[in-house]
Amino acid sequence: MKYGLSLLALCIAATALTSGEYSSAYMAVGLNTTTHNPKTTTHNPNTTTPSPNTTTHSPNTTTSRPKTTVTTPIPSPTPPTNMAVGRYNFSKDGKVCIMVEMAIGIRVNTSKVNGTFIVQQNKTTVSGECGDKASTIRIVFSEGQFTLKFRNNETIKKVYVEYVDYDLTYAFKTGESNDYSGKNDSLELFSVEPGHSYSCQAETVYMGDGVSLDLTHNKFQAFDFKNNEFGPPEVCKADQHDYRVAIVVGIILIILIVIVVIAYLISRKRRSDGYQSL
Ligand SMILES: *[C@@H]1O[C@H](CO)[C@@H](O)[C@H](O)[C@H]1NC(C)=O
Ligand SMILES: *[C@@H]1O[C@H](CO)[C@@H](O)[C@H](O)[C@H]1NC(C)=O
Ligand SMILES: *[C@@H]1O[C@H](CO)[C@@H](O)[C@H](O)[C@H]1NC(C)=O
Ligand SMILES: *[C@@H]1O[C@H](CO)[C@@H](O)[C@H](O)[C@H]1NC(C)=O
Ligand SMILES: *[C@@H]1O[C@H](CO)[C@@H](O)[C@H](O)[C@H]1NC(C)=O
Ligand SMILES: *[C@@H]1O[C@H](CO)[C@@H](O)[C@H](O)[C@H]1NC(C)=O
Ligand SMILES: *[C@@H]1O[C@H](CO)[C@@H](O)[C@H](O)[C@H]1NC(C)=O
Ligand SMILES: *[C@@H]1O[C@H](CO)[C@@H](O)[C@H](O)[C@H]1NC(C)=O
Ligand SMILES: *[C@@H]1O[C@H](CO)[C@@H](O)[C@H](O)[C@H]1NC(C)=O
Ligand SMILES: CC(=O)N[C@H]1CO[C@H](CO)[C@@H](O)[C@@H]1O
Repeated sequence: MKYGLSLLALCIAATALTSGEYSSAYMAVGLNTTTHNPKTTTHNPNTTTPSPNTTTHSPNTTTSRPKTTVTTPIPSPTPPTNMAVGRYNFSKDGKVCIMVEMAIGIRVNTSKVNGTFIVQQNKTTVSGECGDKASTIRIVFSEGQFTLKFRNNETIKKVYVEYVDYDLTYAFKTGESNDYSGKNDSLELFSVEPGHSYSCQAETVYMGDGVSLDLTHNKFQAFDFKNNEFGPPEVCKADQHDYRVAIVVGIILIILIVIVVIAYLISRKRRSDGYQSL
């Protein structure tokens, strides 16, 4: 019974320490945001593609031409690339109205395909619209496009993304090109005060049909730019969370250590009292 209290305290301390380790590991992941390298598992080009061997017979002319075999290019995945942050902005009359920094991955996870298409900035063109209440940026690449529409909601004094859509035509496996498209509207994503920028390490927007948009290393803003630069950043909840977890874990650990020390001192005192009484 004498040791009961100290044993209990030690047990609590041990579990606290292990959970501390766990959460610090979690924090390390959260802070570093090792963007899961979307290695698009390119299966061996083994899929027996219906080879288009339609040998066009040349008309029977006197000059017997060699048989020309018409081959259409087989769609195949591009070599895997890493998530790279792109910078996209849209301006009107020299005034920028949307500025976006992010790595964009279109992740497809269906029974037929698992893979991520990564948008490479240097293969894109940007278009859009600048307005007072709504502005749109459209990032176009040869395989498709990605659109974000920002709303300047004066009622609630917030700027947010209210609409997202994408189109993609891509062969995640050789010879199996597919069309994907989707939109998600009536959203209130990435909400900030007007004039502020939004910043987040990683966001995922589900687009339906097993397709998600992985938006990482985000920083963006629409409306109310000063000198065509980002305003004060508002960090997303997911990134703030880590701080709070660290503080709470720290406080709990300190309390537990104090309890353990007190318990130890009490048990020592009791023990020495016991010896004296003998
Ligand atoms: C494709 O792979 C399957 C299983 O790995 C194998 O059975 C088949 O023979 C392969 N086909 C070709 C054309 O290599
Ligand atoms: C296409 O070519 C394959 C082998 O190259 C042959 O086995 C098949 O009969 C051909 N199909 C037609 C329609 O010519
Ligand atoms: C073209 O030549 C092939 C054999 O080379 C023959 O079978 C066919 O009847 C010819 N067609 C015409 C329109 O002459
Ligand atoms: C974005 O805007 C900044 C500042 O206006 C400009 O320096 C930069 O070249 C622009 N980038 C693109 C990709 O338009
Ligand atoms: C695919 O989606 C399932 C749930 O539908 C999930 O468990 C799995 O982890 C996803 N796979 C990838 C590669 O994202
Ligand atoms: C993709 O992942 C999901 C869940 O992880 C799995 O059910 C599905 O079979 C996978 N598809 C392919 C083509 O690997
Ligand atoms: C595009 O950027 C990637 C890296 O982000 C680079 O490897 C590639 O060479 C660039 N391509 C062109 C055409 O600039
Ligand atoms: C502004 O936000 C309010 C509350 O979320 C919403 O009811 C209203 O429709 C929004 N206005 C616009 C123009 O989206
Ligand atoms: C739109 O996005 C929200 C939030 O990410 C998600 O809960 C919802 O399922 C999405 N809608 C569709 C149609 O994918
Ligand atoms: C442990 C780990 O993955 N560390 C990485 C954290 O992120 C930086 C750059 O973002 C990398 O250089 C480290 O390797």
